[in-house]
Amino acid sequence: MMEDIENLKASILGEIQKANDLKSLDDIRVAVFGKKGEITERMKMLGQMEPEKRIEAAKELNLIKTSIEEELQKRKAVLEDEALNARLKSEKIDVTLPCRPETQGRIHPVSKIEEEVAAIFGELGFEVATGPDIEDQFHNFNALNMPLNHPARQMQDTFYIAHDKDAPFEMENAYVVRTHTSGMQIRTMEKQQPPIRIIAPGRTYRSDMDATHTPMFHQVEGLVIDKTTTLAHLKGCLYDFIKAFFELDEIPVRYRPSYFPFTEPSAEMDIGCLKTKDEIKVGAGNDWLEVLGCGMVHPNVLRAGGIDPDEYQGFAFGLGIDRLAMLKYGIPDLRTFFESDIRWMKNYGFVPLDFSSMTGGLSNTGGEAK
Ligand code: 2NL
Repeated sequence: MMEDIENLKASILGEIQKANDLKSLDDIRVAVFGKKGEITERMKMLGQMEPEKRIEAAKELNLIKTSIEEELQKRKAVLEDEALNARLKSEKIDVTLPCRPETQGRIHPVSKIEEEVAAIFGELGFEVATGPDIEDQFHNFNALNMPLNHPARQMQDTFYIAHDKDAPFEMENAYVVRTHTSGMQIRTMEKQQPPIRIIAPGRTYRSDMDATHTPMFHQVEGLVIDKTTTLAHLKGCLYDFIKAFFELDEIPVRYRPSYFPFTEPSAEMDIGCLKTKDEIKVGAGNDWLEVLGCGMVHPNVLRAGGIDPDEYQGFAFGLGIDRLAMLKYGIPDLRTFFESDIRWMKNYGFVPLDFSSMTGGLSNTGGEAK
């Protein structure tokens, strides 16, 4: 019996050493300790032995059992290590490779333009100010030199929202969905003394709907205030912006006098272009295209924002993002912007990993980006 069991132990340990993978190691475990396993069978036989012999045999069998278990454990650890190393070798990832923009989603052209505008003005020292779509009338109108009976207040086709949904509607206390992002500029003036250099991008709303107007649209407004900010700064800043935006070294520019309640003087900026039957080419040609409105901030607006107009002055501007997106990326119909059509997004959208920056490229940073 003793002899026999020593031989068994030697042969099992030999088998364990020869096992090359976890599966064959487990087969050995089952052949030894399973229901009909070699050690299990011998354990069962103990019951038929005479008591004196049984004690000895049981002791011996348990020692062998323990050493086989230890050996199985050790071999398992070695094989697991080998398996892991083999996987690590075959699944090696080169983390220095660039990401592959293979994602399903796309960035909407409006978001892309917002990103581009922020990248350009960011380089010029502007900060981005964002805030609520729902405004009170002070920030949307009064502070912008548009008192209650100002004609522009009727002109803007404003959506009004009840101040208290359970009380009768009161025009004076109603909120509005902002008709422009100017409210954010007022909020910035209220909490920060000059120098101020901000842009305020975001959604804006007016009750209007046709081929060139949607009730929700997007704007970026800009505001610069300091002690000696002049119209010359406005012109230089906006010229630098428009060249960067259209990624051209030169663009013909002209300013036409205009009117906005919140600026004096006010102007509209046109850029030179060539209009053909089905295309507008920016940067050259005999036609003009209006791209933005601008002017020197009205003293009443500075005062409403808590800034002394005898000490400070500045310029502001506003531009429509949706129209710029149509122009820059050749998208013909504004209404298609907000239909959430996945095919439209595949065609006009941008790869999420292509960030806009002045150094890395504004609208074309990677091989596959549009
Ligand atoms: C346009 C014209 C403009 C502004 C927006 C502004 C804001 C403050 C003070 C003064 Cl807080 N002005 N904004 C100024 C001039 C023009 O937008 O046609 N936008 C699409």
